[in-house]
Formats: sequence, C-alpha cells, structure tokens
Amino acid sequence: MLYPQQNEVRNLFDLSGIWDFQIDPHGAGEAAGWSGGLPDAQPIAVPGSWNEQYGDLRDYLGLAWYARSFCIPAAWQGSRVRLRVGSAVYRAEVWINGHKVGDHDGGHLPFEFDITDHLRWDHENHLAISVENELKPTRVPPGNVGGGAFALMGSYPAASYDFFPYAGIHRPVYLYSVPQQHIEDVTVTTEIDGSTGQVRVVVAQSGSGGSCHLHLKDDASSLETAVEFDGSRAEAILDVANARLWSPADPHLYQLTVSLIDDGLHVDRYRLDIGIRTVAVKGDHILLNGEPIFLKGFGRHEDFAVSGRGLNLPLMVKDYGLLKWIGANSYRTSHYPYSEEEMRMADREGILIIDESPAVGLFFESSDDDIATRLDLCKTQMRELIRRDKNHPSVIMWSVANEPFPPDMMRRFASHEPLPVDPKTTRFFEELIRLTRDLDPSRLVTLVGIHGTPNDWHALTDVVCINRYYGWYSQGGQLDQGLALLTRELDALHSALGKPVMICEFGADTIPGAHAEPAELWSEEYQVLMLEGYLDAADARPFMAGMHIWNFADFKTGQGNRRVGGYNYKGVFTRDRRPKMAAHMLKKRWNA
Ligand code: GCB
Repeated sequence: MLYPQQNEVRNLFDLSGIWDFQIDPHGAGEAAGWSGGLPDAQPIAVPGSWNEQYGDLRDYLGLAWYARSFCIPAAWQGSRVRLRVGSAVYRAEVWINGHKVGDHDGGHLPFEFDITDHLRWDHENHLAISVENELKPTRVPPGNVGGGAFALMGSYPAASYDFFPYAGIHRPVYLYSVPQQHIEDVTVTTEIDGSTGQVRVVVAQSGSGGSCHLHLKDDASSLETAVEFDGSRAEAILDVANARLWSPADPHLYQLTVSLIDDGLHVDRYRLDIGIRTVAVKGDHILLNGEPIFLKGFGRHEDFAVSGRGLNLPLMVKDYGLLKWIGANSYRTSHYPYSEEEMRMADREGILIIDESPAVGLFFESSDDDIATRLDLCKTQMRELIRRDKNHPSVIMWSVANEPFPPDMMRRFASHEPLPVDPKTTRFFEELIRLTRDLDPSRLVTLVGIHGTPNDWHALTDVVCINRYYGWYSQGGQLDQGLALLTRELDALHSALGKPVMICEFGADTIPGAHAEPAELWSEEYQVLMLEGYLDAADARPFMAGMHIWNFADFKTGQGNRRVGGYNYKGVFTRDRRPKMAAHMLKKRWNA
C-alpha cells in the first residue's frame, strides 16, 4: 500500500486539524443520522487520542464520532479520489455524505476507500468516521481477559498489555487522487552481487497493458529502463554498478521514479526512496550487507503527554536526535506498527527496525473457535503491515507477536527449565510465521518471548528474541543473583537453539531524581547497574546479536498498583525526554 503523495499527476490534501467530535456511549448515532452531522459536537484534534484531550474521556473506550467538511478542487475531476486513514484505534466506520463507504478493524495500520462515486463536486462534502476501542478478549491485542497472568497485571482500563489503550484517529487522514489508470503498488527488493546492487522492482497497475518506465538515481548515478506490462504486472531488475549500500553508518537512499505509460502518455507516476541492502542470519550472527551487525537500542512507544498516541512530528524529530546522541542503531516498534512517518525517518537516518505487529498479550485459554479468530486477525495484521512497510530498507525483521502467553504461564514463570508445550499452540505460530515468510522472504522473522516461552516457539524464528527482568520482577534488589540466572539461561537458550539471541527488553523502573548508595530498586543508580550488568553479559557472549533496553522513555500505562501515577518508569529518558543517569552511561558505552 503506497504512502500517498503529491506529484505531477497525483493530488494530496491533508485533512488533519480540528474536527467535530461526539461520544456515542449507547450506539444511537447511526440510527439518529450522525453520519450527516453531530448534534452536540465538541472540537477535537486529528491526529490525537481523545483520552488526553478531555479529562472526562480519559478512560472512555466506547464509540465516538469524528466529523468534518471538505471541498474538492475542480482540478481533481476525472481522477479517482481516495480517503486514507493512517490509523484509527481499534474499529472505524467511514461515511461520505451519509453513505457508508467502509470499515476497518485493528489499530495502527492504514486503510483507504475509493470515495469518488459519493463526492459532490459543486458543494461541500461531509465526512464522518466512527471509532471505538472496546477491550475484548477476541480482539488483537486482546483486552478484558481476566485470570492467569492478566489478573497479575491488574490494570484499569483492563488492557492485556502494559501501555495505555489510547483511542481515536492517531495519524493523518488524507484525501488523494490517482488517475483512472494508475500505479496500484510497487514492491522493491534488493540483492548484492560483488559491487553491484540488484534492484528488483515489481509494479502493479489498476488496468492492464502499456509500459512501465523506471528511473533510479542518486547524485552519482542514473539508470533507466522500460518494460511492458504483462496484464497488470511489470517486473524489472536494475543493476547498479558500484552500489552505495544502505546501512546505519551510511543510510544512502536512491530515488526510484515509476511511470506508467499508455499510448505514449505518462498516465501516472510514483516516487519512492529505496535503499540497497541485504539482511540474513548466518550461524550466530545477523548480517547486514553480509557483515555481522549488533543491534543497540530500545523498545519504545508512541506516547506523549496531550498528543497521546497521535502522530507528533516535533517529538519524532527530537527522538531521532536522542537515538543518535545516545549511539543507538535500532529499535523495535513495541507493541504495534508505528507511523509511516517514523519508518521514512528510519530509512533516512539509518535506524534499523524490528517491525512488530499489534499482537501483544496473545493467550490460549479459550475455545478453539476464539483461537482461530485470533489467528485470522494476526494474519490480517501481518498482511497489512507487510503491505505497508515492505519497501523500507530500515525494516530488517518482522515480529509477529510480543510475549504470547503459553498455556500454564504461571507454572512456567516459576520454572528455570524449559517446559514442553501443547503442540496446538506451536501450530498457531508455525502458521503465522510461515505466512510472514511467504509474504516477505527478504527479511527475518521473530516472536518476542516472555520468561517461560517454549523453545518450540523460538525454534520457528530466525533470531531468539526474549524479554527478561531478572533483578527487577524476580531477584529484585539482588542483581548478582539475577545476573547469574540470566547468563545461565542465555547459554542454555543458545545451546538448545543454535541461533543468534537478542534481549529485546530488560530494564528497571526508575524515578528520576531518586538516588541511593548502595543502589536500590527505583533509584537511578540501580537502573545503571542493571543495564550495565545485562550489557556486560551480552558482550561476553559472541552469540548475542542485540540488546534493546526497555524503554527509551517513560510512558503512560493504565492504573495499577505497580504503575506509580499510571506510568511505566523504565525509560532511560523521562516522558518529556530528559536523560536519566542511565542515558549518560549508555551514551559513553555505545559511542565508545
Ligand atoms: C514486558 C512487556 C512490556 C512491559 C514490560 C514491563 O515484558 O513486553 O510491554 O511494559 O514488560 O515494564 O513490565
């Protein structure tokens, strides 16, 4: 799914701004004709989470309506017009001038509808989008689950995950035009052969016939080729001599221009920046462009005061500056896909991404039908994620889930030996991972495991990714004991699975300004010691492929008796991006 763009052929109109808004707790709005106008609207910012904009809506996750008007310039006539929503959490339904044009389930991923046939060209048009984020066990991520590990979390609202279940339209809403015959999709994959970069481009168009012109250029080179469409598909390989490869050290981008030509006319055009690079796993290493790379960085969240989970561009620029300052080369989009603007920034700044699906907190204590429903949702979200992010050189690995809970989770928490698991649950991940590899054989695939995750699940992945909190949730205040267990487990995992291992989360809640000598839980000193201990353990093990600290910055959670003030304080930066002591330690260590 192409990111919308303005160019010589296509038009783009950003509908971000102040919209009308009204909650609909009893679901009466549709019958009452709210798709044509809201009876008692209040203003709301799009993008943004409603929970942050109105105090009395902080915990409201039910149905709400967004509405606004727009006019379409006459110059767009003759084109197809699409409405594209970057993300609405969780379920959205869209109306144009009172006609329902479509719906979408699952947050954090874009959806779009062709609205041409419902537009008024000589009049204002009315757009209404209803959104709800009810927490339900059958959704992905699930909510309101109750029992087992979820009871332990005891969060209000009852999410099955440790971040605030922000609701609303979180990313820009665009109108854009495409010609009647247009480029529908472009897929770019790259290989390296000696000093030549092979760029394989597959173009899909809405119609058939005609030809496709490709132009790939950077400051030093310019390559062009033309290929006939075979039906609606065209494919070509461009060989870039002396290719300048994309990497964190040199995030070099080439610009690819795709033109659709019919009857000698340029009917459509699309430009995208691409990077030439390869990713693989060999032995105990992740290879980028054939060379081992160690991932240094964080798990993060899209989270900030007032904007909530809404796209916040100044914050994004600030965060990339801090990632550079501290010497990180990567992060994971824990625990859902981040904005497309983030992915473009990662391409440009040379940050490697583990791109995670919204599947956090999956569980198996439910009927076979419910498990099958959840698997279908996970598959749909992987399809939508790959369709969106497949062309980003920054994305090197897909994460199909964070901390799925095996059955008998509590017994597993207590055990320090790997326990066997019901093969039915393994088949769930087999299917999901197989689909992911089929959709994109060019990247790595993982799932991120909690303590007690069966080795059968890790065996399905390219990199063994684990989250560990020895010294915090267990062995709290007894770091030496915690580290002894950690190192024992790392060695055991590696000898059982024979693959690179990466810790995707480790960290300690740290109240900024809390100090203790000797170090103790919640103090800045303890966070420093714990992170150093884990990093030393990884340095001593050549099979370790990366270390991602939990978390980049403090972030909002539900209310719970382990979350002071409704925050997770494991950030090395505060929520307003001030460095804790640990940030200075990491800066020295990662820049050394
Ligand atoms: C985890 C989760 C993450 C939590 C973190 C914590 O294992 O993956 O979402 O925020 O632990 O701080 O408890």
